Amino acid sequence: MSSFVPRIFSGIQPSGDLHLGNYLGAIRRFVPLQQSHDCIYCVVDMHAITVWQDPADLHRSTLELTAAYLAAGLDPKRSIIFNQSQVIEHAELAWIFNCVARMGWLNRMTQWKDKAGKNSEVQSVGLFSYPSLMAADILLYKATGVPVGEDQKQHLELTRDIAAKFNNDFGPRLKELGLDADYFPMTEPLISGPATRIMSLRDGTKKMSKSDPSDMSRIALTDDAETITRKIKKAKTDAEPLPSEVAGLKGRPEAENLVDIYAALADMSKDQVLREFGGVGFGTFKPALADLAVAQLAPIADDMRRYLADKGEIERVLRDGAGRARIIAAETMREVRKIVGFVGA
Ligand code: AQP
Repeated sequence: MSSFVPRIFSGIQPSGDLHLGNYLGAIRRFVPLQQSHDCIYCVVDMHAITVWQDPADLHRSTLELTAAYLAAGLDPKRSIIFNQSQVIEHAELAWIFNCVARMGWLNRMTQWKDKAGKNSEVQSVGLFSYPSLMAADILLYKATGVPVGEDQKQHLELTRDIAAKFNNDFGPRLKELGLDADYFPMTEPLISGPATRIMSLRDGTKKMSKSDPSDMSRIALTDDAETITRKIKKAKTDAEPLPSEVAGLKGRPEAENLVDIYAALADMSKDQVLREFGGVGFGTFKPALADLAVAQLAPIADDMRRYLADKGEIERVLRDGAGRARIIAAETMREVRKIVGFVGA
């Protein structure tokens, strides 16, 4: 029986325009968890600066992402909502985890390989050690579950490796201090349901991403109805009509992605979507998808604009959340400093 409070932590980087993948793969799934768990939702601004961010853009994106959290239904009274840099313990624990994690572990991360490509020599040290900071975000609050998209699964596995090595390396010390041998939990990734991996509208083999240079590759949460419709109309597809069964989507990544998006937005299974649209061409399916996307996203964009009209209120939400997060984080760090053996702890 675990002694940990069931607690959710998740975060998104304020590193550009939020897109449909962030919404369906993460934000929308955060909302119902508020009913059953202690939830902490973070705007991970320290992660964002692992690649260059213009300071004014970072500031704007932080407020916009917070507005998106609120517009999507996160309740700052029920959940802790804050930006990472206001709770400095994240950086402190990340440093300790940098000393626990091994170079080989970080070198194997596919996100590092994808982002650094052949130019790893010129990337920031922060980009390389990104997963240590992510482990610190999660374990500072001893979170037991992290709702994320499929792309983050490997980072969650690394978080468990760091937790296990810390618990093991400091096992005798934990005993000496009368602390649990499982000091950090083995956090579970919560990856389920449709749309855990939304793909680019221009290339069905690449994930939809904020950093894709093509604006046409993603639907931004703030896109207006006309832009959403245009992007879906221009989305890459093949010439075949939709199949009647999921098996028929094999080898058709762009078609599968659009069906996946429809299913997620309509709360249907892919089978149900294909029962309705099997045999239909994209000339009919795309307008239906565009109508659905506009109907679902327009109220969120409207609410985001409403929240952004009062930036002082957004800053107040983040300050209040940071104050509540700091109480939990400070308690963990008081123990961790003692466990490590720092004088003065
Ligand atoms: N395409 C996607 N499909 C489903 N889920 C996705 N997520 C991101 N892209 C997709 C989920 O969104 C959450 C926050 O991601 P992030 O902003 O912290 O980092 P990311 O995964 O690197 O997102 P981007 O958009 O691809 O940003 P850039 O281009 O800056 O790297 C995570 O839960 C992620 O799984």
